[in-house]
Amino acid sequence: MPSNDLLVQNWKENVINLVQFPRTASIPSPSPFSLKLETWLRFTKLNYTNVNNEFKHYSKKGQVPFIELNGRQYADSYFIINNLIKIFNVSIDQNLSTRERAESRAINVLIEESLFRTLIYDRSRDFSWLASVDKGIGGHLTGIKKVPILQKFVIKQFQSKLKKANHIQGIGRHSVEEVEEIAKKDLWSLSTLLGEKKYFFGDHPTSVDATAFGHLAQFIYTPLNSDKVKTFIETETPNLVEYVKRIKEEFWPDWDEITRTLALNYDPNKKPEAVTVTETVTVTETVTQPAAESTATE
Ligand SMILES: N[C@@H](CCC(=O)N[C@@H](CS)C(=O)NCC(=O)O)C(=O)O
Repeated sequence: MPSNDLLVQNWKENVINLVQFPRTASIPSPSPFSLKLETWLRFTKLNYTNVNNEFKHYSKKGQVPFIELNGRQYADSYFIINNLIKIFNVSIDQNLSTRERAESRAINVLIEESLFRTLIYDRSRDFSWLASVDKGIGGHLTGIKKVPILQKFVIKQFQSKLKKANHIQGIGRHSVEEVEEIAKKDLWSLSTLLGEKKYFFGDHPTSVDATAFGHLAQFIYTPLNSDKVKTFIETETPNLVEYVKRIKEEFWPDWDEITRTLALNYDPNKKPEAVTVTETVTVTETVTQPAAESTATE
């Protein structure tokens, strides 16, 4: 249903407006689901442009990423992808057999319902890198006092809300060691399922590779409190590290420029656009409801 309630009022036909958090200095998005969706759009070469949510614009479901397309909002990466496949007749998963589709679903759930939780658990322990200039969104902020204020109050509040969400979901009741054990088992499973293959289902990326990249890149390129998990990935699952590097090189050739300039829509021929993180306080109000973090269901 077309809506007047759109963030982008002057939309162009068939251009996907992808609304997501501002860039960080270590990864194009600290949200695994936004990185998944943007990677998927790059796999499929659909025409999209990024829109800054400024930590205050969320979907009708209360989350990012969401898209606006031809006057309509679509929320949740799972439903967005399914809708885009239908709307643009995207063939990315077309060659998967029935069994592969079932495996793809199982891998997706392993990542989004288990591995993702271990990441959120880790970030609930200490997420201060998000405010920093060298790794996080600090470079967007103006004024020397903004980064310490963000770190001291907003991030702390953010962590405590994540803790609450983790407690309700259940993972928050486990010890650090127990959650590390879960993360390692998930990573080992993914590594075993990937094996020597280029992508999970052969030589071409399918949708599940976007999910895997969006999440695994967080473990590889952003700071983790758990050194044990970082070391495990590097030493025990080197095929996952190579896989992520390969996707990064092929589909994110602008990664270094994006993380250096923090440009949402990086264009080598243009000066980076100004990106603002204005209402820092809204970070606590909007990013942190203890609602289910992942709501996709079949
Ligand atoms: N199932 C959703 C999950 C999206 C999600 O968890 N987004 C997080 C950022 S990574 C968010 O917006 N959290 C804010 C909130 O839930 O209040 C999807 O696939 O898009």
